[in-house]
Amino acid sequence: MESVLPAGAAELLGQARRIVVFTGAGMSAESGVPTFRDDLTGLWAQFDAERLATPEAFAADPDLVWGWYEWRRARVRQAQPNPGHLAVAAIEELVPETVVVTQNVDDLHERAGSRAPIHLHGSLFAPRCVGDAAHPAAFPDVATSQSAESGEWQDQSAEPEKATDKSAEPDEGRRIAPPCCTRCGALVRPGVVWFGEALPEAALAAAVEAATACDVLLTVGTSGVVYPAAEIPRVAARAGAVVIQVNPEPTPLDGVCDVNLRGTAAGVLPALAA
Ligand code: BV8
Repeated sequence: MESVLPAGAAELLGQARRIVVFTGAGMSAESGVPTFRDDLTGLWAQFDAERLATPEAFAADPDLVWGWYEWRRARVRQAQPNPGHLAVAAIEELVPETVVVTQNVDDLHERAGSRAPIHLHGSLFAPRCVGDAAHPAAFPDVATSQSAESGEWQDQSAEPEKATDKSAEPDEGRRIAPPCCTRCGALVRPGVVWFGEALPEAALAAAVEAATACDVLLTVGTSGVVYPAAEIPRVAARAGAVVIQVNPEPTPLDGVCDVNLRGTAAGVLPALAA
C-alpha cells in the first residue's frame, strides 16, 4: 500500500479498461448531505440508527421514520451534485466499461450524469408498499406537521439530540399518516434497505460481478463498516484489481487498498478524471 499523488492514480485509471467506482456517504458530503458516522455532523451522531433505520422502527412508529426520511429527501432535493459526482460521470465517459456502485440513497450520481448507478441500499426516491414491493407507491401529498423542507428535523417523540427514549409516545398532534398503498391498503415505506434487511439480490450480484471483473476499483467516501457492501472493495482486491481509496480519514479499507489518497471527493476526483 502506498500513497501516490493523484497523478499516479490518474495514470492507473487511464490504463484501466474496466473500472468500478464504489461510493459512500462521503461522496455527497460536499453537496451538503450529512454522512452517517462523521462526528457531530453525522446522522448517527444526532439520531439513533436503531430507532430510525430498521423495519422494527418503522413498525413501531411509521410516522416518526417516514418523517425522518422525508426530511432527508427534502435535503437531497435542495442539494446539487458536487465536482466529485461530475468527475465520476466524466470517468464513465472516458472509460465506457465503468460501473458505479453506490451505498448512497440520494440521486446525486444520476443528476451528475452517471448512467445507471447500482444502488446497494436503495433510494430515497423509490417509496414502496410494505405489503408488496411490486405495488405502485407514490409519494404522499399529505401535509406533515414538520415541514420536510425545513433545515432541521426534530424527533418530536423524544429528545431531539438522541432519540433513545423508545417508550415515548409521539404527540398526537404531530402524527404524519403515511399513505396506504393503492392496492392492498398497507403502508408505503421508504425504498431504502434498513439494518437487518437483505440487499436487493440483483444489485448485489451485479456489484460483485463488476468488482470481480474490473482492473481498478476506486472507493470514495465510505467508512467501510457496513456489510455486505463493505465486501465489494475486498472482492476486487482478491480478484487482482488495483484498489484506490479517496477519503480524508483512514478507514478499515486502508489495508485493502494499493493507493490511499487522503483527500475529499470534490478535491481529488476531478484530478483523476482529467
Ligand atoms: C444485512 C440505508 C442480513 C438506510 C444503510 C444485526 C442484525 C442484522 C444485520 C447486522 C447486525 N449486526 C451487523 C449487521 C450487519 C449490518 C451491518 O453491517 N452493520 C454495521 C453497522 C456493523 N448490515 C445490515 O444490516 C445489512 N443487511 O446484513 O442483512 C440479511 C440477509 C438475508 C436476509 C435478511 C437479512 C443492511 C445494511 C444497509 C443499512 N442501510 N442505509 C438509510 O440511509 O437510512 S447503511 C448506511 O451506512 C448508508 O447507506 C451507508 O451506505 C452505510 C455506510 O456508511 P458510509 O457510506 O460509509 O458513510 P459513513 O458516514 O459511515 O462514512 C463516511 C465516510 O466518508 C467516512 O469515512 C468519512 O471519512 C468520509 N468522508 C467525509 N467527508 C468526505 C469523505 N470522503 C470523501 N470526501 C468527503 N468530502
